[in-house]
Amino acid sequence: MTDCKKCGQPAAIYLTRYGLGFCSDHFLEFLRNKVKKSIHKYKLLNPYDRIAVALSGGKDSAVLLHILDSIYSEALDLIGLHINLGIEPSNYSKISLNLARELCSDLGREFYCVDLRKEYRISMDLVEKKEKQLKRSLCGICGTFKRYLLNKYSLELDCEKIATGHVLDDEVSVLLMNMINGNVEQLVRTGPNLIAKNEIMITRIKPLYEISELETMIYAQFANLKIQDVECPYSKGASSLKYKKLYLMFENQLPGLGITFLHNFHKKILGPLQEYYQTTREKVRICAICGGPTSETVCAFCNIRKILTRNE
Ligand code: Q46
Ligand code: ZN
Ligand code: ZN
Repeated sequence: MTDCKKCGQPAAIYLTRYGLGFCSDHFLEFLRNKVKKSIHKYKLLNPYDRIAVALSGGKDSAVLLHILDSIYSEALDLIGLHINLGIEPSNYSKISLNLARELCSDLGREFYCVDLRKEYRISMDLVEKKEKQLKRSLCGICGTFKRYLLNKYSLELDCEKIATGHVLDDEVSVLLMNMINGNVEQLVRTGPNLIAKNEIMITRIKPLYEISELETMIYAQFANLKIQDVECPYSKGASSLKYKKLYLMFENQLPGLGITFLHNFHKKILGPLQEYYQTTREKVRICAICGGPTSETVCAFCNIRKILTRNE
């Protein structure tokens, strides 16, 4: 039996990639230190920042808030920001909302929820009903909703930045997807620190950028975090999940491939790509309907909403 590297007690987990065993407490400490290193390396936070943490009710965002709260108990003003997507099957949205709210209350942090149905008379259930008219995947539309609302409400809540729970597996699989499909515009918008270019956009940070999904799963278990265990009823067939499976196949064959790919992309490819792309890049415009950021006359959120509320 392996012992914990730190205290010599029997290890609760053995991390093959590092050749290290940890008891549960020292695994939590190990992961917090890893996140802290990424935060310093990518200059993600400043003391006393007011940070909105995008909380879905799932494990990655719960782990993110828990870790930030543990590392920076007094030094950060953290707010849980949840989007109620209006997904009734399996009680998905109701359970997610309760879990996100409960976590904030346990940690004594402010909580804010944006309800798509109440605020905008739309929901993911409605998107599912009108999927054919929208001509886009459910998860694609859901992503547009989340990006739009997180940007808008974190600014309204006077936050300096929004932190999201994207982990290494998400980043690598999205990079793979965009490279395979030649989506250069999306490729230049990746990275752990997406700095806002104007006052209608907020800086987006990803403190779990170098943490794997397996590590957040273990952290959630050892820290006894209550998390959503029901799968989203609209996730079936999502292409992001297929690319994640593809990445995990590579990772199983070549352990460490994901982090190497991410580091090399960030260090050697992203800079020149951004430099080249910025010369042809369109300026951010203001949506004629809502005043939010867009590259067209009307933003994607307002366009989708128009279709969903037609003939109401
Ligand atoms: S909530 Fe939305 Fe996810 Fe459900 S519809 Fe897809 S994107 S799977 S993280
Ligand atoms: Zn220990
Ligand atoms: Zn708009």
